[in-house]
Amino acid sequence: MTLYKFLKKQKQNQRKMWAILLDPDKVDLHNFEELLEKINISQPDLLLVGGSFISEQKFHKVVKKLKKKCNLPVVLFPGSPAQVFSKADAILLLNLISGRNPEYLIGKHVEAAPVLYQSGLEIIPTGYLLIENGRSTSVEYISNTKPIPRTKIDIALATALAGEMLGLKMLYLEAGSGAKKPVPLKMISTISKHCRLPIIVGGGIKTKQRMLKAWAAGADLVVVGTAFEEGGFKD
Ligand code: 1GP
Repeated sequence: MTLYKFLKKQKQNQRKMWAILLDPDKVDLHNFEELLEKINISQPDLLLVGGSFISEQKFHKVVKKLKKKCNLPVVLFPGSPAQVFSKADAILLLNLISGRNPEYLIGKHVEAAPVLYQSGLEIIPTGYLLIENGRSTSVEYISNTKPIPRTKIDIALATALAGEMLGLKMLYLEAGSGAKKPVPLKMISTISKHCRLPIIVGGGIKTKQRMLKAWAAGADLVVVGTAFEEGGFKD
């Protein structure tokens, strides 16, 4: 079964999921066993690897090691075409539909297409909506786009609907890594009420309580990065 079929099935059965986001820059290759143990204890449904700003060249090594030593699906969450790597299971082909920068709407995708075509990766076209969180984030700075204001639920909904109508397969509501405030629950519930696509929510989810609330609001998959890096949920 493809990963996308699995995600759809889980959604149909109302089985909520979560993913750990690993920033390869922060992975200590010398203490990899420790990381694997932490992942095993946490029991996520899948692993995301990538980020909007990766400076070191550890990316490939981290993906290879995860594939070798861990049974979870490894999904690329690319910040640039350089983060396409055939050894992973799948890739979220992000379309930054909350922004108005053509590079992140089509430019980078054209650059990446020849490599993606050859890669054998399962490609999941994903509408990526950056939501204002109270502080500026790497993705905002790097992509040179403005996030959707957190009070503008109608704009977020219209953007999500446009993404669905354009044929994207998933929606990712992103407050940004280390966000001060996560995506508002009202925004998640409104989008989930009107869109049929699986909904990913991430950025600033630091407690189990917040993950449960995001799920209850309609998120299908919650992404946790910083809290995992910092030793786990705060509750
Ligand atoms: C970022 O949504 C992810 O793309 C995770 O954010 O690091 O704040 O958990 P955090």
